[in-house]
Amino acid sequence: MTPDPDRRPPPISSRRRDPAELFEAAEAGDRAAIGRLLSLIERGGEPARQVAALTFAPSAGVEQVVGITGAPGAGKSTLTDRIIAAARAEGGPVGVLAVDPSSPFSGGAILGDRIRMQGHAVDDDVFIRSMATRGHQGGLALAAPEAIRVLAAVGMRTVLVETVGVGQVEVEIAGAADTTLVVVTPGWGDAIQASKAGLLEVADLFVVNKAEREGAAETRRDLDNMLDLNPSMGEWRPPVLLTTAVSGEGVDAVWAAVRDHRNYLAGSAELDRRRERRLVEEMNRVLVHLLERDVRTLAGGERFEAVMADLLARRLDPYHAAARLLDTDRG
Ligand SMILES: Nc1nc2c(ncn2[C@@H]2O[C@H](COP(=O)(O)OP(=O)(O)OP(=O)(O)O)[C@@H](O)[C@H]2O)c(=O)[nH]1
Ligand SMILES: [Mg+2]
Repeated sequence: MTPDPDRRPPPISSRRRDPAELFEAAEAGDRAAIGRLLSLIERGGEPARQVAALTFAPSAGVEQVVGITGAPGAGKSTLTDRIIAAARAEGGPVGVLAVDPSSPFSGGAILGDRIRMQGHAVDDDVFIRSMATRGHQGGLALAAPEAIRVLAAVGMRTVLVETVGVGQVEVEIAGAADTTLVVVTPGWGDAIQASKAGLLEVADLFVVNKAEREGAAETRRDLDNMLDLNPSMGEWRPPVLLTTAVSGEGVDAVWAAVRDHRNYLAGSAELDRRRERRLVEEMNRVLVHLLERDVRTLAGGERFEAVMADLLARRLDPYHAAARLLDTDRG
């Protein structure tokens, strides 16, 4: 991503907004331009659509998108900071997206994350960005994959996506990565919670962080047992690894496992299959979003009122009423 300094273009004025211009500058390594592109995605609307179209073409550069999820405070950002270092040691630019569906803040700064990842603040080949919902109509579940593609298209070799929390949206976002890492902390409750939240299904790798604390070995054993009982397990058996992210202990093994998983995916053609599947899933989410929007526009309209009258008079049951509104009721 960092071009020859002599060829590096002058930074684009952050006020210039034409997506094509911004993309050109971003591809040449202009960090402000990358930030602007992500802001456009975050805000949604027509400019976001333009950015999405510009950055959609398959980017040869990106090797691996790694999702990092887990309960609040489990140490995801601290671990991400360590993983950035491991990825950078291997070479190639690293893009990091910290996604917080519950946060109204945006513009690139969830303060805690910034502080915990500031070890890389002077590295031009590390681009860290926090993301909140802002205007994007479909919310972060729709904006996040677009943001990931922006980072891939401008030359990131590794893209890390940290999601805060373990709700449905977070699991969806983390599960959209090539490799999903689930971070838990010592304690029986966390392992159970992880399984309840559907994390057992999306995890390619479990990390028991804060492993210097009591109960780490037991938590690892609990997870291993749950994984052994999981009938839907494919060829890849998610490893359960212990880390102490604050000291960096165990992080090299995590990074090695992340790369192992990547090699497994590439070797089995599973990487392409996953990327194809998540594109289709993404399109389905957009479709549902567009339908919801249409349904909202229907509400209050003449036809809507007529169907509503039939519904309330019990001439139409809710199923047929909805079908009539969608025009699929031919009866
Ligand atoms: N004892 C101990 N503390 C840790 C470890 N890793 C992280 N922490 C601490 O745990 C707290 C939360 O760490 P973060 O990295 O912000 O956790 P997070 O999962 O990103 O938190 P959210 O993004 O708010 O969900 C911080 O005070 C860290 O210093 C560890 O291995 N051991
Ligand atoms: Mg965090």
